[in-house]
Amino acid sequence: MRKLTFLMAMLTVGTVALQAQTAGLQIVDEPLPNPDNEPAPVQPVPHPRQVKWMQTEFYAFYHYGMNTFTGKEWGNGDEAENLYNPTQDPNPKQWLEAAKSAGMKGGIAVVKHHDGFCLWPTATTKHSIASSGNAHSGVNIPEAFAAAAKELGLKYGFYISPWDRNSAYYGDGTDRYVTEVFLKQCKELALYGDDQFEMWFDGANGGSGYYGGKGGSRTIDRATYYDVPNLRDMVHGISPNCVLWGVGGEARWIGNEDGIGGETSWCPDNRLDGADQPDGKLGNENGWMWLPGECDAKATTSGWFWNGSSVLSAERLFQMYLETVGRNATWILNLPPDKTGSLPKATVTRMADLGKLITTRLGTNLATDATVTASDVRTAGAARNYNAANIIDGSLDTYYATNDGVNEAVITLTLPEARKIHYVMLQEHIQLGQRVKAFKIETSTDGNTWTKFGGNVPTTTIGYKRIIPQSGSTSSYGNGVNAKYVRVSITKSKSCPVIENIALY
Ligand code: FUL
Repeated sequence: MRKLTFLMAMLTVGTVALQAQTAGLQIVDEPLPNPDNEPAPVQPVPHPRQVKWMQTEFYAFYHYGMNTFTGKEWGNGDEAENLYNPTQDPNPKQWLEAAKSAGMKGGIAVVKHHDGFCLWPTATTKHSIASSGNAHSGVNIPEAFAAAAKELGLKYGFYISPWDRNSAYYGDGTDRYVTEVFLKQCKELALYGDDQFEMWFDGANGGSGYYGGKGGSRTIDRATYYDVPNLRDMVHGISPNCVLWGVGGEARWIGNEDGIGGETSWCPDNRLDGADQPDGKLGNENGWMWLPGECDAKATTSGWFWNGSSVLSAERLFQMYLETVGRNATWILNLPPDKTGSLPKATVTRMADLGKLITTRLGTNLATDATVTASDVRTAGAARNYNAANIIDGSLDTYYATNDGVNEAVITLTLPEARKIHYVMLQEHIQLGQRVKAFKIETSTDGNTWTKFGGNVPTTTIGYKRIIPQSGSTSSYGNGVNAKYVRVSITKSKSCPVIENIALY
């Protein structure tokens, strides 16, 4: 660490030393105190709200609104408000209960899609549930959703489309849409809870629409139009742990809507304002900012809004889990409520089945009673040690690390007896940056003969979480492998590796 110190002394510029008459500046190498001998972070590092967000891992998406009743995917913005006509009171608690049964930790409700119809009584437009006038149209969705999430102990947030095909002001050459409609709507939503975890801003921006009856096509410059600095400050001022997705960029789109994360996946990336990331799956090893990936995917065979299409099998969804959460990304899975304002029974049952599958296959860590050794163990500090055993304590706080300058490590887990292993789960302590560039996993029954684990899966990055299936296949559970010894070798790392957890399933 370097510290700038003003001295009444010499000012050195290149090789020329100048005698300072009054004051001079000297750079002195002076280490900052580090009583715990913690490894220096590798930049960029996540903001604490991004760490919390990554720990959310798996959460639901609920596309519900005007389109549920018109049968469209993208409403034009000219839909009469009374077309929003649920046959019963919409029931966000039922939506979230289904998510919870699948093992999800939260959900995001779409409360304004591109058609501009708001599912809360906003002060910014008449195009909202306040104008629908039907028997069951009055339920304030963000309010009910936030209340249900709190009751169920789940995280929550909202999707608000920046593109508004209803508003006369959208893209009209002034800033009226942003200042009088969009930012105010975001503020109204932020005020539905100061503990929101994510606000979702879709990438679809501009094109044809109703636009207050004027019609035609409107375009905007999405890098500047939405006044992102003020949007971000306003949302964080009210809800400090709310990650802004899309516009405001604190997390990136993975580049597909099919639940497929990158096998090599860096959280660092180079954000391009106003554009989707060119390298959504991959991120960028040398990216300047922490911009982790989120995978959005549908639980049904087609459409984001309810259209009667069937729910994917629990096996197919489990595969998505491995290909998203298991690849250093979060997974937002869409469950569309139908015209009753609730999730169809088939969705509810499927979510419970998925939850059971995840618990059966990834619920019991077989390594908690292992003996763990490592090739090099970082010297302990006053209040922290870096012992190899820290990787099996399940804690997201303790971690294993090597000494500075040692960028390789071999970690060996010895089980009391041979056990059938199907998956190895690894986590880096990402608060110190994403570091590992290559690793390999091997198993053995006798400690002498070692077998490669993971088939042909590229074992490059780890990040917040990586799950490696024994055969490399994400689509078949397979036979697993019998092992008493599991050896994880970190073969390339940007700096000393910092491993938070390793679990065997
Ligand atoms: C897309 C939107 O255009 C879709 O309608 C949907 O909301 C999806 C999650 O994002 O870009």
